[in-house]
Amino acid sequence: MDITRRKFVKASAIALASAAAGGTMGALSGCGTESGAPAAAASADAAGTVKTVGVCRFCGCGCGVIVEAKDGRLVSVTGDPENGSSRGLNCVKGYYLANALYGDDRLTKPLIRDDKATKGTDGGLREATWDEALDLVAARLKETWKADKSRLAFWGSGQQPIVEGYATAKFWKAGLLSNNIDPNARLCMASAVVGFMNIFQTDEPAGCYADIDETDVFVTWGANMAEAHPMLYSRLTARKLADSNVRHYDVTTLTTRTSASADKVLQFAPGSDIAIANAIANYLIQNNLYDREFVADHIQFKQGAENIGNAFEDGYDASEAGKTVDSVENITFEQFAARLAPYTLEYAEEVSGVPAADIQELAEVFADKSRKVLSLWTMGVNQHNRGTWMNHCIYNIHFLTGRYALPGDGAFSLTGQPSACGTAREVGTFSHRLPADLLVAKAPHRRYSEAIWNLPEGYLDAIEKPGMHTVKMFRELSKGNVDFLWTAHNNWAVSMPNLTRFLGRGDSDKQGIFDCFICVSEVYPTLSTQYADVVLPAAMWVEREGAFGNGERRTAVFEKAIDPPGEAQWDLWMLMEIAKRVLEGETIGGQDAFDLLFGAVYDKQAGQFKGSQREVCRTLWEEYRTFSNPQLNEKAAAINAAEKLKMEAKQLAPYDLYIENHGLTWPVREVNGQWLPTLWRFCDGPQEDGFDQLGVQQYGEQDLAAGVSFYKSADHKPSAVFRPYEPPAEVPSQEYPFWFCTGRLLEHWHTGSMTRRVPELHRALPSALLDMNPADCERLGLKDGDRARVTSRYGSFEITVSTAGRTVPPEGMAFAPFFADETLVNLAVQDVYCPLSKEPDFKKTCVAIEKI
Ligand SMILES: Nc1nc2c(c(=O)[nH]1)N[C@H]1C(S)=C(S)[C@@H](COP(=O)(O)OP(=O)(O)OC[C@H]3O[C@@H](n4cnc5c(=O)[nH]c(N)nc54)[C@H](O)[C@@H]3O)O[C@H]1N2
Ligand SMILES: Nc1nc2c(c(=O)[nH]1)N[C@H]1C(S)=C(S)[C@@H](COP(=O)(O)OP(=O)(O)OC[C@H]3O[C@@H](n4cnc5c(=O)[nH]c(N)nc54)[C@H](O)[C@@H]3O)O[C@H]1N2
Ligand code: SF4
Ligand SMILES: [Mo]
Repeated sequence: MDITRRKFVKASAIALASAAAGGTMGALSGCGTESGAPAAAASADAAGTVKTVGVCRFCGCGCGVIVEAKDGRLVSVTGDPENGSSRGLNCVKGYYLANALYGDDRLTKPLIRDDKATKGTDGGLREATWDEALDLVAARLKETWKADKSRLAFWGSGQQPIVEGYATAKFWKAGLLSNNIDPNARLCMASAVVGFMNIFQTDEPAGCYADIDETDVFVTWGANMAEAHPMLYSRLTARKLADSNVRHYDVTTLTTRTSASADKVLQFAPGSDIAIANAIANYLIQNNLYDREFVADHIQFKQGAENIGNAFEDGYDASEAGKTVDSVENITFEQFAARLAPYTLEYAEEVSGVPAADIQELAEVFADKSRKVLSLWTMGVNQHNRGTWMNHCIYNIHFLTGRYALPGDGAFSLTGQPSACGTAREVGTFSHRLPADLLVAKAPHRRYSEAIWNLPEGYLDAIEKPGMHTVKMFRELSKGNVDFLWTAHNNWAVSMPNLTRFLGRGDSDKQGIFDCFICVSEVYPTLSTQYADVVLPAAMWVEREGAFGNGERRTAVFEKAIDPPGEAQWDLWMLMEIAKRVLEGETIGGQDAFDLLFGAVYDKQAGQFKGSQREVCRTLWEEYRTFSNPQLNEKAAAINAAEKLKMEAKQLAPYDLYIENHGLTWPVREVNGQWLPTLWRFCDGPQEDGFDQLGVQQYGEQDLAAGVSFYKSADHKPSAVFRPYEPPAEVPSQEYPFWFCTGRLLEHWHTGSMTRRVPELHRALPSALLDMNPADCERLGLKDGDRARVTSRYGSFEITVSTAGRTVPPEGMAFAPFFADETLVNLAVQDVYCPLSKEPDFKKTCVAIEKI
C-alpha cells in the first residue's frame, strides 16, 4: 500500500499538468488542516500518523485518496496516485474532504420527536438512548409491516457503501418481502439504466476513463463536466492541450463552464435534443455514411410505444399508456431508416434552434472513421421527460457508425454519485431489482437469489410487486398513504422535485409527513431531519470501512481511519439492530429469520458484529460476490447454467484485492492465479491489457468484424430503437414564460449539507443565485443582487438574481443550483418523470420570474 517515491513523483507530474489544464488538484496538494492551511506532502511519513487508502465520498468520478490520521483525527487527504481512476487527481471537494467531517454540529446522539406538531421546525427533537430510539423505530416498522406492508418504505442512495446497500436490500426484499425500497439514483441514473437494460439486457458501462485519453473528439450531450465531474474534465482538457487536433462539441441548453473548452457549442431548445440526434442518424443513413458492416454484424432494430404522454399524476403508471410504455417491436433497418427520414437537418433546426450547418458538421464528425469520437452525458439527458429515449438516440448514432465499446470510441453515460453504480445499481436497491442486475419480476432470478440467500424455494414469490419507485413513494407520502419511512444517505426534503406537494405552504400539505413515522439516518441536521420522528446519528465516510463502485465499474474500498464522534454509529449497525428487533420471533423455513439472513456477520444476543469491520465487510462482500461468481454456490451454479443467466460475466474478486490494488474494474477474472480487471467491456483483446474476452472464448459467439461482442443481448445484438421527438411536459406560456433549469456547481455537493459546513467551500459559493440572461433582466427591470420570486405551476421560491454567474442561460431561460435549503428551488420544480425510467425532469420547469 505504500506509495513508492517513483510512482509518487510520476503521478504528481501528471497531476500538476492536468491541474494547470482543468483546475483540479493533484497528489501534492494537502487537504486543509484545521487552520485551513494545506498539509505538506512531506508529513506523510511523520511519526504518529496512520495512513489508509480511501476513495472520495463525493462524485461518481471515484477519485482515490490517501488518508492520514493522527490522534483520532484526520490530518490530511491527498490524491492517491495508485488509484487507476484518478491517478492522483482530486478536485476542490476532494481537497477539503477531511473538513467535511468536522462541521460544528455533527449529530452525536439519537434524537426523538415526541410532538409531531413540531415537525418542520428547528425544535422538538430531544436526545435519547440508542435503545430507546431503535426500539421505537423497530416497533413502528414492525407494526406497519404486520398491518399493511404496502405502507412502509425505505429511501436509499448512490452514496450508500456497497455492503451496506447489499444488506439493506437483503433485509427489505428477503426479510420484509417488500419492494418498497428505492434509491435517490432514481432521480439520477434511472434513465441511463433503463437504456442499458433495453439495449444490452445488462446494466454496464462499456468503456472506462482511459477513453478520455484516447479519443479525438468529445461530444458532451447535456453534461457540465467542469462543475460536476472535475477530475474527468481535467483529463478532457489535458487531452485537448496535448493534441491541437482534438475537438470538443458541447451540445447544451445553456452555456456552462464546460462550454469553455468547446470548439463549438450547439445550444438547443430544452428537450429538442432527440430531434438533433435523430437528424444526425438520418443524415448518416441518407448520405450512406454509416458503417454497413458493423450494423449488419451487430445491431438489431426496434421501435417502441409512441405518444406516451406525461406522468403528471399517479394515475399514469396504471393507465393504458403507462402500462405499455416499455413495449417494443422488431423492425428492419429499412423501416428504421424510414422512421428517421422526417428528421432532416432543417426540421431539427426548426425544433431546436441549432443551425442546420452545425448539426451537419457534428454528423460529419461521426461519419469520419479516421477519428475516434466519445459521447459523454449526464443529467441533461437522464432528467428528461424522455430521458430513456434520449439515451437510446445517442447509442443509435454510435451503433450506426460502429463506435461502441472501442478504446476512445464510444458512448459513455457518466455516473453522478460515488456508488450509484456500485450500490444502487449493482447490489439492487431499486424497487424492481435483486442483486447483480436480477429482477424481482423474473422467477429464475428469484430462484437464483433464494439459492444464495439459503431461502426456501419460492420464498421470494411473496414480495409484493411492483413496489414504489421514488416519485410514487413521495407522492403517496403526501397523500397520507405511507405510515413508515426510513431514509439514509440522502436529504429528500431538499432534493426531491415538487417539494410543495409535501412540504407545502401550510399544514394541510404537510399532513402526510405529520402522519407518517419518519426515521432519518444522518450525520448533520438537515431539512429532512426537521421532519423526522427519530434521527439516528451516523458514522461518516472513513469513520467506518466501506466500498464504492464508480462510473467506470471500479470497486474501491475506503478503510476506517478514525472513530465516529460521540455515540454516532455505523449505518450497518443500525440496520442490524433494527432488523434484529423487527424479525424477533420470525422464522424462515423453520430457521430464525435474523440469523438466517445476517447471522454470519452479527451476533444478535451480544448486540455486536462478529469480528472487525474489515471481517464484516469481507464476509458480506463474499456473499454478494457469489451472485456474480456462481461457482461458489452449487445450487446457484445449477440455476445459472439451466437458465443461461450468464452471471459469471460480471465476476468480482475477493475483498482484500480491492484494497491491495486501490480498486479494480469489473469484471475481475481469475486467470492463472491472477485476478485481472477489465477496462473495455464487450471488446475482444488481450485480457492482460484490460480487454474483455467474452464472446468468442466464453459464449461461443462468432468472431465478428469490429472485435466487439455483446454477450447478453438477444442474438448478441444490441438494439437500435427508433424514438421520436415529443415535446417537453410543459413549454413556456404567457403565464410561465421562462424555462427553469437546475443543477450543480463545483464547490457544493447536492443539498449542501456537507460542503456548506466546509468554510473554504462555503466562502467560495455562499448562496444560490438565479443565473439569468442580461436581456431578460433588462426587460424585467432586474439588476444583479435584486431579489426575485420564481413561480411555477407547482410552487415558488425567492432568490437573488445574477447575470455574472457560472452559467449563461439564453434569453428565456434561468438556471439555479439546488444546494441551498434557504432557497429551496425544488418547491417549484416539476415532478413529471420519464414514463419508462420514472426519473423526474429537473431541467425544464416553466416559471414566471418577478422582481420582489
Ligand atoms: N460539484 C458537484 N459535482 C457533482 C454533484 C454535485 O452535487 N456537485 N453531483 C453529482 C451527481 S449525483 C450528478 S447526477 C452529476 C450531474 O452532472 P451534470 O448532469 O453534468 O450536471 P447538472 O448541473 O445536473 O446538469 C447540467 C446540464 O444539463 C443540461 N441540460 C439541461 N436541459 C437539457 C435537455 O433538455 N437535454 C439535454 N441533453 N441536456 C440538458 C445542460 O446542458 C447542462 O450541461 O454531478 C455529479 N457531480
Ligand atoms: N433541483 C434539482 N434537484 C435534484 C437534482 C437536480 O439536478 N436538480 N438532481 C437529483 C440527483 S441527480 C441526485 S443524485 C439527488 C441527490 O440528493 P440527495 O442524495 O437527497 O442529497 P445529498 O445532499 O447528497 O444527501 C446525502 C445526505 O447524506 C448525509 N450523509 C453523509 N454521509 C453519510 C453516512 O455515512 N451515513 C448517512 N446515513 N448519511 C450520510 C449527508 O449529510 C447528506 O445530507 O438530488 C436530486 N435533486
Ligand atoms: S468530488 Fe469527484 S472529482 Fe472531486 S475529488 Fe471527489 S471524486 Fe474526485
Ligand atoms: Mo445524481
